[in-house]
Amino acid sequence: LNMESAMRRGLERAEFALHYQPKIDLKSGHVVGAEALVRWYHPQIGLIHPIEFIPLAEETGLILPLGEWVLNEACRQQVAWVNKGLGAFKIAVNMSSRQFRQDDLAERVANIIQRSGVDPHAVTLELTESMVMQDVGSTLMTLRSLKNLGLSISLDDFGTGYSSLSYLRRFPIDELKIDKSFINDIHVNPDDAAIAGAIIAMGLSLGLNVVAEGVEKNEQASLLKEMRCTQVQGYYFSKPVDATAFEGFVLKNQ
Ligand code: G
Ligand code: G
Ligand code: NA
Ligand code: MN
Repeated sequence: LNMESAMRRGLERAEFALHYQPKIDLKSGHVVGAEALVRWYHPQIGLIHPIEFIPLAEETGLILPLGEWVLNEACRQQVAWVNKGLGAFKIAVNMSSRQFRQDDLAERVANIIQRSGVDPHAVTLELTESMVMQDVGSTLMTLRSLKNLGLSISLDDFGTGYSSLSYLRRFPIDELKIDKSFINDIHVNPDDAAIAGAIIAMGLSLGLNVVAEGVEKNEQASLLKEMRCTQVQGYYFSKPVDATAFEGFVLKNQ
């Protein structure tokens, strides 16, 4: 089986779907965001997770049409939720390096935003820390053009790359997502707690929204609340689920 041609066919045959994982405000307990995570329902193989196809999609360039489909579908879903009276939360979409480095990225994103009719202020792009730290000059220009569209920018997997702290100040970003490797043992390992606490304090003092990902236990959530972390995301609250299940979660937590 050739995965590349299978993926190409999958795009044509609408075999991809988005799951959504809630981002929850620690103070109110309300759902304030939905991270879209792509899934592939292969007719023979069944559910395929992104770790199995995103790397190949990046290598082959298929991440470009796939990424456009993901952004479009996420925006469409956000509009549908707003129309149902459910949309008081932002939709977050992951972007890979190859997408981020397209010369005409802002134009492409602007087109998708416009066609879907989504409020750009309700859309967050999640970029990994290591991605934005390559070629910071070009990063700065791209981030500015995306911010001009009204989008929010989140630095994903924060703490695992090599951020120059001066760029954190210079980049027009809105959010830090503390990588789950720091959250796993936060309730038992004082070093991890110290690192998470320092990231939260730094993020807050820069006026950023700080999200902890990979929260699986109540103890982790309480500690993060004490540390004034703004949002949490993880299996303790909800796994990534399909749009219908996500709606149910939102209604239950209003
Ligand atoms: O749920 P999880 O298995 O969804 O996701 C695994 C990895 O795949 C994560 O690193 C996530 O950021 C990445 N990923 C999920 N959906 C997308 C997507 O739509 N685009 C990109 N570029 N990465 C994605
Ligand atoms: O790289 P990125 O942060 O975008 O990917 C998020 C990945 O983490 C997805 O695969 C998602 O399914 C997974 N994830 C989300 N919440 C949890 C959690 O609480 N525990 C673990 N182990 N993984 C999680
Ligand atoms: Na992400
Ligand atoms: Mn992450």
